[in-house]
Amino acid sequence: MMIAGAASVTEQVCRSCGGSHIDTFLKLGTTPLADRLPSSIDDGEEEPVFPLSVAFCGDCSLVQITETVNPRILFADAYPYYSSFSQALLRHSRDNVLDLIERRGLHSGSFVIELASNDGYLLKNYVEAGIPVLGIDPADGPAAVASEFGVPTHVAFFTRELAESLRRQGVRADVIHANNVLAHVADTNGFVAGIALLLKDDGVAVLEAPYVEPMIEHCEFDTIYHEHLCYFSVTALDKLFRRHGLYLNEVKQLSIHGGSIRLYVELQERVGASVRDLLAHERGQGIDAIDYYIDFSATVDKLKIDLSALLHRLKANGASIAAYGAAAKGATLINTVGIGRDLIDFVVDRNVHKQGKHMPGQKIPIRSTEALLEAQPDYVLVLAWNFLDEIMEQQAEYRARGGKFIVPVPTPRIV
Ligand code: DWN
Ligand code: ZN
Repeated sequence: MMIAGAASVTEQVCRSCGGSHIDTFLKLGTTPLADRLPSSIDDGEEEPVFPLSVAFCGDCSLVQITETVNPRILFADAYPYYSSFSQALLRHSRDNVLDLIERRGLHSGSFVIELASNDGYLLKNYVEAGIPVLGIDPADGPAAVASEFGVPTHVAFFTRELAESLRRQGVRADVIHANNVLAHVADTNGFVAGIALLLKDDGVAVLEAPYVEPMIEHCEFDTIYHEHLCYFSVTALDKLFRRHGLYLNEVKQLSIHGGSIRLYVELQERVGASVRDLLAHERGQGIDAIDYYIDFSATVDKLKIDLSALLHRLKANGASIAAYGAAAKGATLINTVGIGRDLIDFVVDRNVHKQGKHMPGQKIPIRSTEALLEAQPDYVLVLAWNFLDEIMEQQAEYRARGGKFIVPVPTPRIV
């Protein structure tokens, strides 16, 4: 666990169960922080780099990285991730909210909390429906945007202590959302204990997280970076929640972010077939044992070699190449494969907070998406491949003019 003030610590035991049977199965070397975007190519400031290795816990099955970077460094003032730049994500979140309002009969007397509420992309749907909400998020840039949407936001990291303090003030929720945040938290147990404290007796916590199975099966190794401390299976989650008197009662598989799971967690135990089936599936696949993960490193190495060879071949044939999406996962991809300014001229991104900055490590400039039609590169490497459909649709004109996309995972291909 984090030592206050240290830039990072190397974990010796499992972040969930505290067990010491931790086997490292993938080493990605040292990489810069995926969401720390340098302002210029040569600002004289050395970028901090940290080891990036992934391990399996033989005691509780949790897949996790072994280095914990201080959250104050990871999610510093200029944290550039704003959820609202993807239409697909906005639709996905709205559908989730409308479904919960109906299923749980939520109304103006209900109360909804979101942990890591970012720019209010999800809670604004409750506000529209007249249901009171509270967002909690440590990044003040996105939180300021949330306030513009009418989403009251408490700017702080969510911890057990914050939950205790809110509970003392009488705060309890009918629904607690926590999307793509559990994996980001250094004190995994404190975060889950905090959820248990803030749920009403009949409340539900609805969490989303990338699912470890598609990450392994589709070689989505680029989703590994220092912000993502854990890569969850249902097996590992079930144990984590039970430790805090919570029950994973329902689970849904989702396509978002390359394959995610949505978890419905309650204080009462009523485990449904969806959970029993996935637990059985994971046992059948061996997801709860180290052997399942052993070949991953070789698969990742092959992808890295194939992608590098493809880009070098295209470049040698005189092609120009840009990239789409200054995504955090893009930082892992370009830094572990070694894709620099010799191969990629620029990266485009709709997020205005990223434009004008540079990709971590390789310092490739980030421009607005209009740059694609202005420069009309021959190829565009899709770093945000999880939004491929949305991007292809939006870039119909670039493609009509002969532009082609390179999709890096599960195996590099041109579309
Ligand atoms: O867990 C996390 C996930 C959920 O989001 C965070 N730690 C950080 C972030 O990871 P990411 O940066 O890899 O996420 P995205 O959402 O896959 O990044 C997509 C990037 O592409 C964003 O910078 C937005 C951009 N984008 C765009 O320019 N045009 C996205 C779409 C859909 C588009 O049409
Ligand atoms: Zn463990």
